[in-house]
Amino acid sequence: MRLHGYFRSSAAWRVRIALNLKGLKVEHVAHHLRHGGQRAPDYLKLQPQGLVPALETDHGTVLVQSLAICEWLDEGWPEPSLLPRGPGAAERDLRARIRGFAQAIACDIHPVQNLKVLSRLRAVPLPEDVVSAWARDVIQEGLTACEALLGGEEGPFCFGATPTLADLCLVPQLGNARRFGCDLTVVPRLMAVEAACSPLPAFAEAVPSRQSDAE
Ligand SMILES: N[C@@H](CCC(=O)N[C@@H](CS)C(=O)NCC(=O)O)C(=O)O
Repeated sequence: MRLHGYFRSSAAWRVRIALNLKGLKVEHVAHHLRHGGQRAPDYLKLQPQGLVPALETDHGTVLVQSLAICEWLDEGWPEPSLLPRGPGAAERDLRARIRGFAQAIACDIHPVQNLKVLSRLRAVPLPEDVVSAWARDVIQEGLTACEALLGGEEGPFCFGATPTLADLCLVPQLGNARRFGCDLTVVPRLMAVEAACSPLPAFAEAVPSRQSDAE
């Protein structure tokens, strides 16, 4: 399999964690987002949105969207599971809560502070400090809501004793939060989740600084 990504992309980072948890080795193809690599004609043929990640599977399909890719991996390599299994009401509830938390990050925080959006704000033109403040506020507000979403949940991970799709989304988003100078002292539960995830090899090996295209 071949994963198209970029060391700093938090969406690709989610997939790297999932691959590591499943013990899967893939070829990594880096596209330099700041140099416009995601808009190269050859890449657009593969991923018409011009976004990373994309996963080329062994049977030649191209998968897009990090959450869809993580769930595809989870179906094909079920252990360790990224979502609780089983037909019972409790498992259904938990699956929906985990997906809800993951989507709060992937659909509502991340897209609004993404490079594409920030580039448009810069092109208005808005000064860099205004653009950065936009990103910081979006993340701060979103993570504060995420902290509340975990209010009644057992740790040490987002939803219990093992990492799930929720943790795969949270850890990279906290990386973005630091880049933009968010105040993380106000989200102690999220910090505790990160402290539980970080020592695990699957998470440690997925961090941007350990990728071959890291700068
Ligand atoms: N919803 C997509 C988001 C993908 C995405 O926004 N990727 C960013 C990097 S984290 C990207 O490729 N940005 C390029 C750009 O904004 O031009 C997913 O989860 O895969």
